[in-house]
Amino acid sequence: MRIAAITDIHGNLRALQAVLADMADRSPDIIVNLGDCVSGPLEPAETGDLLMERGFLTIRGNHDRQLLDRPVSEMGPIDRFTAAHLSERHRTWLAGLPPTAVVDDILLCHGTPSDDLTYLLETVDAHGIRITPRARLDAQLASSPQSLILCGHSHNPRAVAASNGRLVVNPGSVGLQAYHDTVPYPHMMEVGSPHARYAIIDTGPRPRVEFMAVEYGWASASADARRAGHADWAHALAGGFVGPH
Ligand SMILES: [Mn+2]
Repeated sequence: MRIAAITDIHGNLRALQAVLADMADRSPDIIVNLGDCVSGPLEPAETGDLLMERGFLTIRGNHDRQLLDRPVSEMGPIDRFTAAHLSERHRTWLAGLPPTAVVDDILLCHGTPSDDLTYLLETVDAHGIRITPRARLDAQLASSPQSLILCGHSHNPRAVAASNGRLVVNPGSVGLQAYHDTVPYPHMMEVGSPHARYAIIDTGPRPRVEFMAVEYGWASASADARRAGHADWAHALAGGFVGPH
């Protein structure tokens, strides 16, 4: 089976359209979406409309959940912007997304299989970010016997081996290539280029993973974010770094 995996679109319609056009030539058997669909200062509603129309197998990310499970007054500025632009049809769609899904021998999750707020392949401590040590990864996958695990949330494209021949793949983010976060410790995630990311995975006895980096109109997306008052997003969209580069 040939799977196209997308995740962390974050309401970046231009990046999503470019990724879908790029993968059309590669004729995947299935397209899966690992969550954080609409939250961002660009085109949340239009992104939701396109995803609802295409009907990909989609799981819920933490931002998809947080748009529904808290009052607007308790949201961060990005989710607040997003909530103001969504319609009831988007909320109904988001509310129906499962936290995880299994297709054949493949597990889909946003963060870890049990927690959409914890990175699966990266571990953040007081010293910084490192690849999750094998013992910790295996512990997080103790209830996940699938041979292929697809995750998102960290926006970093990566393929990491777990025990028992299992492979964990994060396709990287479609729509946001850098951000700063404070939990569990202050850290920066930076991909280092503005390209929209996704992955194609051929399953089988010898799985093959292709990581894609696709050009799209990131200059206009960045300009829109700046006009909306989100300089952090403007930098991230234009360069793939947290600050100006
Ligand atoms: Mn997330």
